Parts: sequence; C-alpha cells; structure tokens
Amino acid sequence: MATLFIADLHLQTEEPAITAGFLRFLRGEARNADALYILGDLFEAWIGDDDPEPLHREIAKEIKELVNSGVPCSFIHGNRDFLLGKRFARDCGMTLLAEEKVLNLYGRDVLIMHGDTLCTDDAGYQAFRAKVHQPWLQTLFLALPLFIRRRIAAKMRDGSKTANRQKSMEIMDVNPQAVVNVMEKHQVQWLIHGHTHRPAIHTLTANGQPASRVVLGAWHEEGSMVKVTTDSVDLIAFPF
Ligand code: LP5
Ligand code: MN
Repeated sequence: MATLFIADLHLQTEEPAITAGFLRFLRGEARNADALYILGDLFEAWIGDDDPEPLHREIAKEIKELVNSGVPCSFIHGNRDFLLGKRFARDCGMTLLAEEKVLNLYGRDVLIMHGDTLCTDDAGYQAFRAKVHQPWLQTLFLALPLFIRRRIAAKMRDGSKTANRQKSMEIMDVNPQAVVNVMEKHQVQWLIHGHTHRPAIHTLTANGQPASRVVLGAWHEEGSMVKVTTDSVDLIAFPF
C-alpha cells in the first residue's frame, strides 16, 4: 500500500505532453494508491473556477474518475493556483487542505505544504504573496471579466519571470531555519513539499532529532512523485 504526492505540473494547453503524462499517471500508478495528494501548482495559472478552459474540465473529469475508483484525492494551493476554489474542487471530488497539513502515514507523521512560504529570503515574493492573498483583493479580482483576469495573470507571469532572472538560486530556495521552524511547530521529522523544482531528499536536525525534507520535482521533461509506504519514502522520477 502506498500514498502518493505530486506537485508543480503547471498544466496548460501549450504543454500537451505533460497533460498526457498526468492522465497516464491518474489512470495507472495512482489507481493502486491509498490516497493522492497534489501539493500545488497543478495548473500554470488559475484565474477562477468559472474559466471555461476545456483542459480544466478534462482534468476535473479524470481526477473524479480516480476518486470514484476509491482513491481519495486532496489538494494544497500553490503560488500559481491559489485561487482554485470549492467549485472546481467539488468537480474533481477532491478535498481542499490548509496550507500546512500533518498526515499520519503508516505510523509516520508527515508535514505537507507547497513550499513557497519556506522561501523567506525572497522578500519580493513574500510581499507579493501577502498582497495577493488578501481576501478583498481576491474577491475583486474574481469579479472582473475573464479577459481582464487573463491579462492581469499574464502581466504577473511576465513580472515574475523578469524578477526571477535577477534573483540568485539561494534566494529562491527554502530558508533552512524556516524549515526547522515549521517542522518544530508541527513536531514532525518528515516534510514533503514542492515549489523550488529541486527534487532531493535532504537530511537535517529538527526537534533535536534526525529529520528529512523531501522535495518534489516539477513535471517538465518527466513526472515526479513521492511514494510513502510502510517501509520507505521514495522520490521517483518517471517518463511521461
Ligand atoms: O511562479 P514562478 O515560478 O515564476 O515564480 C514564483 C514567484 N512568482 C509568483 C507569481 C506567479 O508566477 C504569478 C501567478 C499568477 C496567478 C494567477 C493570477 C491570480 C491573480 C490574483 C490577484 C488577487 O508566484 C516568484 C518567486 C519564485 O516563485 C521562486 O520562489 O521568486 O516571485 C516573484 O517573482 C515575485 C516578484 O518578486 C514580484 C512579482 C512581480 C509581479 C508583477 C505584478 C504585475 C501586476 C500587474 C497587474 C496589473
Ligand atoms: Mn510554486
């Protein structure tokens, strides 16, 4: 038996190979799992559940089929799809989780999150995040016509790409103290997250004991998942 984790697929119509890889995963490997957790950035950019984009409908239908087959699916928002709402989650049959969640998996307490909040050295991003997470601004944005929302999202993506070119790799990685703090806050020795697109299993000390931080890879050229079983926690790359 196994519980699976994925993140950072950045699904979009312009990348059909990634969508195909995800559908293969949902119809294959995921069917044998105890549960599937999607840790954010499933989509390249989410501008509202009312977006009639056919890709979104197709993904909802496929996740729903997985859930109907008996595999519960849960979702934590990423920095690209933090506006994904209850309506789309219901269409998928998946549960929306808070930004930090502790699971007990086969006797192991595991903290899961997207990972962007751990990048505390990236002051520009944290300021941007605080702004776009204000409920009143989100309500205002969601009330705009879709074509305007699309334009704003495109501007934000361009702004982000320009800003990232000027940031060092260190600034865009997690802050080690932020990692220890969140693991001590939740009293866990295991953390699984995505966002940084730097797949690895890191060892550290938290709560005065050995701890592990597992970072999911982004789905660029291949898929990436973490598989937790009774015996092990494995980071696995696989072809689309
Ligand atoms: O996403 P990525 O990998 O490029 O970089 C992230 C951080 N960037 C972001 C921004 C997103 O890419 C934008 C997503 C749009 C979602 C849909 C729109 C919803 C709008 C809702 C409004 C209420 O998350 C990037 C980090 C990087 O990860 C690594 O951690 O560094 O952070 C930034 O780039 C932030 C910059 O420092 C400042 C952002 C500039 C945005 C310009 C805004 C222009 C808006 C114009 C509006 C009219
Ligand atoms: Mn992200």
